[in-house]
Amino acid sequence: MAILLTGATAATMEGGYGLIPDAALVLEGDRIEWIGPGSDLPDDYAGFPARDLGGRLVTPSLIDCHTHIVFGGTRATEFEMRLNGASYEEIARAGGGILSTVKATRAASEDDLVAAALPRLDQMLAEGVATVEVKSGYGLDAETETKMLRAARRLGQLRPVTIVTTYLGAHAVPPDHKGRADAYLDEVAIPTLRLAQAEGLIDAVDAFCEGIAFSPAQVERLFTEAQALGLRVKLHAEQLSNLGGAALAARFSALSADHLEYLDEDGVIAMAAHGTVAVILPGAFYTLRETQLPPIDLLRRHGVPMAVATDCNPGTAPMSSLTLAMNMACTLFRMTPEEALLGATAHAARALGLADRGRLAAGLRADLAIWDAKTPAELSWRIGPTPLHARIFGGQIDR
Ligand code: DI6
Ligand code: FE
Repeated sequence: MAILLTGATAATMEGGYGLIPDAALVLEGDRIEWIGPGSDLPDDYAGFPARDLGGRLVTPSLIDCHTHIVFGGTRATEFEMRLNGASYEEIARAGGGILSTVKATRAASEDDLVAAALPRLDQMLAEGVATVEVKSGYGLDAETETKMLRAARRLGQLRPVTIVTTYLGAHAVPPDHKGRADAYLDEVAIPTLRLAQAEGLIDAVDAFCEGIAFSPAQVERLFTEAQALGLRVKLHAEQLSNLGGAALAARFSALSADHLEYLDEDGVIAMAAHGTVAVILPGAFYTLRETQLPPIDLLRRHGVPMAVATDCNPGTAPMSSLTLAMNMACTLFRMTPEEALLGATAHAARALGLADRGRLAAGLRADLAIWDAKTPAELSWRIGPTPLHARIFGGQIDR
């Protein structure tokens, strides 16, 4: 099955937007066979079944590289508590927050979790997303953590999307181990990591490095185990305070360090040295009404690639719109629309360790988004429905 697309405004995302006006693309099987100016199209492809895009913008499919879309229940009550004066940390210390979602997730069946996640996933797909990272972390016991990961894997069978799973067993300390984070790691989080890896349920390992969660020393123990199992790591770091988590993650050659509002220049330098991607999550910043801005300028200056993701979760980012996250990255953090789109394509792919997507180039996966838009800045500019015209997943047109 080959498809020829002509009359495209292609944003290849090679070194910036990498725009090719009046581009042609040849898709064969699940790969991009050829891309370039239409006037350079080799004769061999000229007879392929063609579709004229009339100047529409074509980008790589978007990639949401940091989500928690599998969870039970909601957190609207806590949202209301915060508006009545309680802080996120106070709620967490009182057993709410992440732990209230843990209760609801433990009570849900695998089918319930899949059913609850599908509408969130479907919104993402409707906005041109084709690769979604999904974390566990609302189970905090072996049974529920693996249930979440199985639910995540099933999402990838139910929809035209690549699901990348991340084990986040060190997300919070559960009530049964209150005040005993090290014992929780030894008795639950690390054994569950081994179990989930043996079942083929995980692609990477994450943790929450924070005063209300796990210390750098504890994260280091978990990462050492992950490394021994041959798994890449990433870290929720410097979200609420600076514990040096990003530098620690970088020392383990982490794929990414995420959030980073309280990151300092030493952390930025460590990330640059190890090729660790900075995942910028403006939805959590917005929801928590955080005032400390992530050091975008330092990240730029040191050449750290920045990804942008939704962080879709019931507590700090109840949103599943990646284009809204791009808009927020621009408006709240002064990232440029070009940086935001790189952040949802090429740099997001890097944050997941996926070399076969995120850009438009021969040999890469034919995951494409075709937009009713003329310029790439439109994708970050609009607040509201995303102008997706068509979506191609692995060479198949699916909407
Ligand atoms: N940081 C976050 O923003 C989410 N997890 C994390 O470690 C919040 C998760 C939640 O509140 O449910
Ligand atoms: Fe998160």
